[in-house]
Amino acid sequence: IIPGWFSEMSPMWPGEAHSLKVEKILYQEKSDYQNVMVFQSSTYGKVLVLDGVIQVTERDECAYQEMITHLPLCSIPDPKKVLVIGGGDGGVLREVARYSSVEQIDICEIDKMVVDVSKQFFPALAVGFEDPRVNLHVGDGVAFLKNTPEGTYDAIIVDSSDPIGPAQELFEKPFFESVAKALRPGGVVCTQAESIWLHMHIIEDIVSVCRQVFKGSVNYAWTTVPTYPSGVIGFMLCSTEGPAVDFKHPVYRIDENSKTKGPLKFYNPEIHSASFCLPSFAKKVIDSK
Ligand code: AAT
Repeated sequence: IIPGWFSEMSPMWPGEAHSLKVEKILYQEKSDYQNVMVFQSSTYGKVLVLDGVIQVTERDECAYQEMITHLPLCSIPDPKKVLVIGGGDGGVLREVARYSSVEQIDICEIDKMVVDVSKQFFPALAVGFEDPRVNLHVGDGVAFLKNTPEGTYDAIIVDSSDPIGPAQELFEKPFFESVAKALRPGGVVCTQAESIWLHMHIIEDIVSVCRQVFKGSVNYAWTTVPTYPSGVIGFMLCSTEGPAVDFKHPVYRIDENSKTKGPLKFYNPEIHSASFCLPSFAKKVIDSK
Protein backbone atom coordinates (compact mmCIF):
# COMPACT_ATOMS: atom_id res chain seq x y z
CA ILE A 1 0.00 0.00 0.00
CA ILE A 2 1.49 3.35 -1.11
CA PRO A 3 0.65 6.33 1.16
CA GLY A 4 -1.53 8.89 -0.62
CA TRP A 5 -2.61 6.43 -3.30
CA PHE A 6 -5.79 4.35 -3.69
CA SER A 7 -5.09 0.76 -4.74
CA GLU A 8 -7.95 -1.41 -5.96
CA MET A 9 -7.54 -4.87 -4.47
CA SER A 10 -9.95 -7.78 -4.66
CA PRO A 11 -9.94 -11.58 -4.74
CA MET A 12 -11.54 -11.10 -8.18
CA TRP A 13 -8.17 -9.88 -9.52
CA PRO A 14 -5.56 -11.48 -7.26
CA GLY A 15 -1.94 -10.38 -7.57
CA GLU A 16 -2.62 -7.03 -9.19
CA ALA A 17 -3.93 -3.64 -8.10
CA HIS A 18 -4.50 -0.57 -10.21
CA SER A 19 -3.66 2.61 -8.26
CA LEU A 20 -4.70 6.25 -8.48
CA LYS A 21 -3.11 9.16 -6.66
CA VAL A 22 -5.52 10.67 -4.12
CA GLU A 23 -5.79 14.45 -3.76
CA LYS A 24 -8.52 14.37 -1.14
CA ILE A 25 -11.07 11.99 0.34
CA LEU A 26 -14.44 13.70 -0.05
CA TYR A 27 -16.83 11.16 1.48
CA GLN A 28 -16.66 7.92 3.40
CA GLU A 29 -19.70 6.16 4.95
CA LYS A 30 -21.07 2.69 5.49
CA SER A 31 -24.51 2.12 3.95
CA ASP A 32 -26.79 -0.84 4.72
CA TYR A 33 -25.13 -2.72 1.84
CA GLN A 34 -21.56 -1.53 1.32
CA ASN A 35 -18.79 0.96 2.07
CA VAL A 36 -19.25 4.08 -0.02
CA MET A 37 -16.29 6.36 -0.72
CA VAL A 38 -15.66 9.35 -3.01
CA PHE A 39 -12.22 10.82 -3.58
CA GLN A 40 -10.66 13.48 -5.77
CA SER A 41 -7.93 11.83 -7.86
CA SER A 42 -5.02 13.64 -9.51
CA THR A 43 -5.72 12.35 -13.02
CA TYR A 44 -9.27 10.93 -13.36
CA GLY A 45 -11.41 13.55 -11.58
CA LYS A 46 -13.72 12.40 -8.80
CA VAL A 47 -13.93 8.64 -8.22
CA LEU A 48 -16.81 6.61 -6.70
CA VAL A 49 -15.70 3.47 -4.85
CA LEU A 50 -17.98 0.76 -3.39
CA ASP A 51 -16.43 -1.85 -1.09
CA GLY A 52 -12.97 -0.88 -2.34
CA VAL A 53 -13.91 -1.29 -6.04
CA ILE A 54 -14.00 1.64 -8.52
CA GLN A 55 -17.49 2.15 -10.01
CA VAL A 56 -17.02 5.40 -11.95
CA THR A 57 -14.52 8.15 -12.51
CA GLU A 58 -15.42 11.47 -14.11
CA ARG A 59 -12.83 11.06 -16.84
CA ASP A 60 -13.66 7.63 -18.27
CA GLU A 61 -17.32 7.10 -17.28
CA CYS A 62 -18.40 7.98 -20.83
CA ALA A 63 -16.87 4.78 -22.21
CA TYR A 64 -18.82 2.51 -19.90
CA GLN A 65 -22.16 4.33 -19.66
CA GLU A 66 -22.42 5.02 -23.41
CA MET A 67 -21.52 1.46 -24.41
CA ILE A 68 -23.74 -0.37 -21.87
CA THR A 69 -26.66 1.84 -22.98
CA HIS A 70 -26.31 2.32 -26.73
CA LEU A 71 -25.23 -1.24 -27.59
CA PRO A 72 -28.70 -2.54 -26.63
CA LEU A 73 -30.80 0.54 -27.48
CA CYS A 74 -29.28 1.09 -30.93
CA SER A 75 -29.93 -2.57 -31.75
CA ILE A 76 -33.74 -2.26 -31.76
CA PRO A 77 -35.83 0.20 -33.80
CA ASP A 78 -37.88 2.26 -31.28
CA PRO A 79 -37.20 1.45 -27.62
CA LYS A 80 -40.15 2.64 -25.50
CA LYS A 81 -39.93 1.03 -22.05
CA VAL A 82 -36.49 0.63 -20.52
CA LEU A 83 -35.44 -0.82 -17.14
CA VAL A 84 -32.07 -0.15 -15.49
CA ILE A 85 -30.94 -2.45 -12.65
CA GLY A 86 -28.20 -0.89 -10.47
CA GLY A 87 -26.77 2.26 -12.04
CA GLY A 88 -27.65 4.42 -9.02
CA ASP A 89 -25.19 7.10 -10.10
CA GLY A 90 -27.60 8.07 -12.91
CA GLY A 91 -25.09 7.87 -15.79
CA VAL A 92 -26.99 5.18 -17.70
CA LEU A 93 -30.26 7.13 -17.22
CA ARG A 94 -28.59 10.17 -18.78
CA GLU A 95 -27.76 8.07 -21.86
CA VAL A 96 -31.21 6.39 -22.08
CA ALA A 97 -32.79 9.86 -21.98
CA ARG A 98 -31.20 10.64 -25.37
CA TYR A 99 -33.89 8.56 -27.14
CA SER A 100 -37.03 10.44 -28.06
CA SER A 101 -38.86 7.12 -28.64
CA VAL A 102 -38.44 6.19 -24.95
CA GLU A 103 -41.60 6.78 -22.89
CA GLN A 104 -40.74 5.16 -19.57
CA ILE A 105 -37.42 4.66 -17.76
CA ASP A 106 -37.58 2.56 -14.58
CA ILE A 107 -34.52 2.15 -12.40
CA CYS A 108 -34.05 -0.26 -9.49
CA GLU A 109 -30.95 0.50 -7.40
CA ILE A 110 -30.40 -1.32 -4.12
CA ASP A 111 -28.51 1.44 -2.30
CA LYS A 112 -30.08 4.88 -1.75
CA MET A 113 -26.71 6.18 -0.54
CA VAL A 114 -25.26 5.73 -4.07
CA VAL A 115 -28.03 7.94 -5.48
CA ASP A 116 -27.56 10.62 -2.81
CA VAL A 117 -23.77 10.63 -3.14
CA SER A 118 -24.01 10.93 -6.92
CA LYS A 119 -26.37 13.91 -6.58
CA GLN A 120 -23.86 15.52 -4.21
CA PHE A 121 -20.57 14.80 -6.03
CA PHE A 122 -21.32 13.74 -9.63
CA PRO A 123 -23.80 16.24 -11.12
CA ALA A 124 -22.90 15.21 -14.70
CA LEU A 125 -24.11 11.68 -13.89
CA ALA A 126 -27.00 12.47 -11.53
CA VAL A 127 -28.50 14.73 -14.20
CA GLY A 128 -30.01 11.46 -15.49
CA PHE A 129 -32.51 11.52 -12.60
CA GLU A 130 -33.94 14.85 -13.75
CA ASP A 131 -35.63 13.41 -16.84
CA PRO A 132 -39.41 13.32 -16.23
CA ARG A 133 -39.67 9.79 -17.73
CA VAL A 134 -37.52 8.34 -14.89
CA ASN A 135 -39.09 6.38 -12.00
CA LEU A 136 -36.66 5.48 -9.20
CA HIS A 137 -37.24 2.32 -7.14
CA VAL A 138 -34.88 1.71 -4.25
CA GLY A 139 -34.61 -2.05 -3.76
CA ASP A 140 -33.10 -5.32 -4.89
CA GLY A 141 -33.16 -5.80 -8.66
CA VAL A 142 -33.84 -9.52 -8.23
CA ALA A 143 -37.03 -8.92 -6.24
CA PHE A 144 -38.10 -6.06 -8.55
CA LEU A 145 -37.96 -8.31 -11.61
CA LYS A 146 -39.86 -11.12 -9.89
CA ASN A 147 -42.77 -8.69 -9.49
CA THR A 148 -42.59 -7.34 -13.06
CA PRO A 149 -45.46 -8.48 -15.35
CA GLU A 150 -44.38 -10.60 -18.34
CA GLY A 151 -43.37 -8.79 -21.52
CA THR A 152 -43.13 -5.32 -19.94
CA TYR A 153 -39.84 -3.96 -21.30
CA ASP A 154 -38.23 -3.42 -24.71
CA ALA A 155 -34.80 -3.30 -23.09
CA ILE A 156 -33.21 -4.07 -19.71
CA ILE A 157 -29.77 -2.74 -18.79
CA VAL A 158 -28.04 -4.42 -15.85
CA ASP A 159 -25.44 -1.91 -14.64
CA SER A 160 -24.31 -3.99 -11.71
CA SER A 161 -21.26 -4.20 -9.50
CA ASP A 162 -19.10 -7.34 -9.34
CA PRO A 163 -20.54 -10.68 -8.14
CA ILE A 164 -19.11 -10.32 -4.63
CA GLY A 165 -21.61 -8.52 -2.36
CA PRO A 166 -25.15 -7.34 -3.18
CA ALA A 167 -24.84 -8.02 -6.93
CA GLN A 168 -24.07 -11.74 -6.63
CA GLU A 169 -27.53 -12.95 -7.66
CA LEU A 170 -27.46 -10.70 -10.73
CA PHE A 171 -25.01 -13.17 -12.28
CA GLU A 172 -27.13 -16.30 -11.65
CA LYS A 173 -29.57 -18.28 -13.81
CA PRO A 174 -32.83 -17.46 -11.95
CA PHE A 175 -32.11 -13.76 -12.44
CA PHE A 176 -31.56 -14.18 -16.20
CA GLU A 177 -34.82 -16.15 -16.36
CA SER A 178 -36.76 -13.29 -14.79
CA VAL A 179 -35.04 -10.83 -17.15
CA ALA A 180 -36.18 -12.91 -20.14
CA LYS A 181 -39.76 -13.02 -18.79
CA ALA A 182 -39.89 -9.27 -18.21
CA LEU A 183 -38.86 -8.56 -21.83
CA ARG A 184 -41.29 -8.41 -24.75
CA PRO A 185 -40.68 -10.86 -27.64
CA GLY A 186 -37.56 -9.63 -29.46
CA GLY A 187 -36.62 -7.49 -26.44
CA VAL A 188 -32.98 -7.01 -25.48
CA VAL A 189 -30.81 -7.16 -22.37
CA CYS A 190 -27.31 -5.82 -21.79
CA THR A 191 -25.49 -6.83 -18.61
CA GLN A 192 -22.12 -5.87 -17.15
CA ALA A 193 -20.08 -9.01 -17.89
CA GLU A 194 -16.57 -8.50 -16.52
CA SER A 195 -13.16 -8.77 -18.20
CA ILE A 196 -11.87 -11.26 -20.78
CA TRP A 197 -8.38 -10.90 -19.22
CA LEU A 198 -9.48 -11.77 -15.68
CA HIS A 199 -12.81 -13.55 -15.68
CA MET A 200 -13.07 -15.99 -18.60
CA HIS A 201 -14.45 -18.60 -16.16
CA ILE A 202 -17.27 -16.25 -15.06
CA ILE A 203 -17.96 -15.23 -18.67
CA GLU A 204 -18.07 -18.88 -19.73
CA ASP A 205 -20.76 -19.59 -17.12
CA ILE A 206 -22.81 -16.50 -18.03
CA VAL A 207 -22.68 -17.36 -21.74
CA SER A 208 -23.84 -20.90 -21.18
CA VAL A 209 -26.70 -19.77 -18.88
CA CYS A 210 -27.73 -17.13 -21.46
CA ARG A 211 -27.74 -19.67 -24.28
CA GLN A 212 -30.20 -21.74 -22.26
CA VAL A 213 -32.41 -18.81 -21.29
CA PHE A 214 -32.47 -16.47 -24.32
CA LYS A 215 -33.94 -17.98 -27.49
CA GLY A 216 -33.09 -15.03 -29.74
CA SER A 217 -29.38 -14.22 -29.99
CA VAL A 218 -26.57 -14.29 -27.42
CA ASN A 219 -23.44 -12.14 -27.88
CA TYR A 220 -20.46 -10.84 -25.96
CA ALA A 221 -19.07 -7.34 -26.59
CA TRP A 222 -16.29 -5.43 -24.86
CA THR A 223 -14.74 -2.03 -24.52
CA THR A 224 -11.92 -0.21 -22.83
CA VAL A 225 -12.35 1.53 -19.47
CA PRO A 226 -8.91 2.42 -18.08
CA THR A 227 -9.97 2.47 -14.41
CA TYR A 228 -11.72 -0.93 -14.45
CA PRO A 229 -9.57 -3.96 -13.57
CA SER A 230 -7.36 -4.94 -16.56
CA GLY A 231 -8.60 -1.84 -18.39
CA VAL A 232 -11.39 -3.60 -20.26
CA ILE A 233 -14.96 -4.60 -19.48
CA GLY A 234 -17.50 -6.68 -21.36
CA PHE A 235 -21.23 -6.95 -21.81
CA MET A 236 -23.65 -9.80 -22.50
CA LEU A 237 -26.15 -8.79 -25.14
CA CYS A 238 -29.10 -11.14 -25.59
CA SER A 239 -32.55 -11.05 -27.15
CA THR A 240 -35.69 -13.06 -26.48
CA GLU A 241 -37.59 -15.14 -29.02
CA GLY A 242 -39.47 -12.90 -31.45
CA PRO A 243 -38.44 -10.36 -34.07
CA ALA A 244 -34.74 -11.10 -34.76
CA VAL A 245 -32.15 -8.69 -33.38
CA ASP A 246 -28.83 -8.34 -35.20
CA PHE A 247 -26.72 -6.74 -32.49
CA LYS A 248 -23.68 -6.34 -34.69
CA HIS A 249 -25.38 -3.92 -37.07
CA PRO A 250 -27.00 -0.99 -35.23
CA VAL A 251 -30.38 0.07 -36.61
CA TYR A 252 -30.91 3.31 -34.74
CA ARG A 253 -28.68 6.36 -34.65
CA ILE A 254 -28.89 8.97 -31.95
CA ASP A 255 -29.54 12.58 -32.83
CA GLU A 256 -26.22 14.03 -31.80
CA ASN A 257 -27.32 17.50 -32.78
CA SER A 258 -29.94 17.54 -30.07
CA LYS A 259 -29.32 20.86 -28.31
CA THR A 260 -30.16 19.66 -24.80
CA LYS A 261 -28.02 16.50 -24.67
CA GLY A 262 -24.76 17.35 -26.41
CA PRO A 263 -22.56 15.02 -28.46
CA LEU A 264 -21.54 11.50 -27.46
CA LYS A 265 -17.94 11.19 -26.28
CA PHE A 266 -17.25 7.53 -26.98
CA TYR A 267 -19.97 5.59 -28.80
CA ASN A 268 -20.38 5.60 -32.58
CA PRO A 269 -21.80 3.02 -35.00
CA GLU A 270 -18.30 1.78 -36.00
CA ILE A 271 -17.26 1.08 -32.42
CA HIS A 272 -20.65 -0.60 -31.88
CA SER A 273 -19.95 -3.22 -34.57
CA ALA A 274 -16.27 -3.51 -33.61
CA SER A 275 -17.05 -4.25 -29.95
CA PHE A 276 -18.30 -7.72 -30.92
CA CYS A 277 -14.94 -8.74 -32.44
CA LEU A 278 -13.16 -10.90 -29.90
CA PRO A 279 -9.52 -11.96 -29.46
CA SER A 280 -9.05 -15.60 -30.50
CA PHE A 281 -8.66 -16.95 -26.97
CA ALA A 282 -12.00 -15.45 -25.91
CA LYS A 283 -13.79 -16.27 -29.16
CA LYS A 284 -12.84 -19.92 -28.79
CA VAL A 285 -14.37 -20.19 -25.31
CA ILE A 286 -17.48 -18.12 -26.04
CA ASP A 287 -18.29 -19.85 -29.35
CA SER A 288 -17.91 -23.28 -27.75
CA LYS A 289 -20.62 -22.63 -25.15
N1 AAT B 1 -22.49 3.08 -13.47
C1 AAT B 1 -21.66 2.70 -12.41
C2 AAT B 1 -21.18 1.35 -12.52
C3 AAT B 1 -21.49 0.35 -11.70
S1 AAT B 1 -22.55 0.71 -10.46
C4 AAT B 1 -23.30 -0.74 -9.89
C5 AAT B 1 -24.50 -0.43 -8.99
O1 AAT B 1 -25.23 -1.64 -8.79
C6 AAT B 1 -24.15 0.09 -7.59
O2 AAT B 1 -24.74 1.36 -7.41
C7 AAT B 1 -24.76 -0.95 -6.64
O3 AAT B 1 -25.27 -0.40 -5.43
C8 AAT B 1 -25.87 -1.55 -7.51
N2 AAT B 1 -26.32 -2.89 -7.12
C9 AAT B 1 -25.59 -3.92 -6.65
N3 AAT B 1 -26.36 -4.99 -6.40
C10 AAT B 1 -27.64 -4.65 -6.73
C11 AAT B 1 -28.89 -5.33 -6.70
N4 AAT B 1 -28.98 -6.60 -6.26
N5 AAT B 1 -29.99 -4.67 -7.14
C12 AAT B 1 -29.91 -3.39 -7.57
N6 AAT B 1 -28.75 -2.69 -7.61
C13 AAT B 1 -27.62 -3.30 -7.21
C14 AAT B 1 -20.87 -0.98 -11.96
C15 AAT B 1 -19.37 -0.95 -11.91
C16 AAT B 1 -18.71 -2.23 -12.35
C17 AAT B 1 -17.34 -2.40 -11.70
C18 AAT B 1 -16.50 -3.40 -12.41
N7 AAT B 1 -15.33 -3.79 -11.65
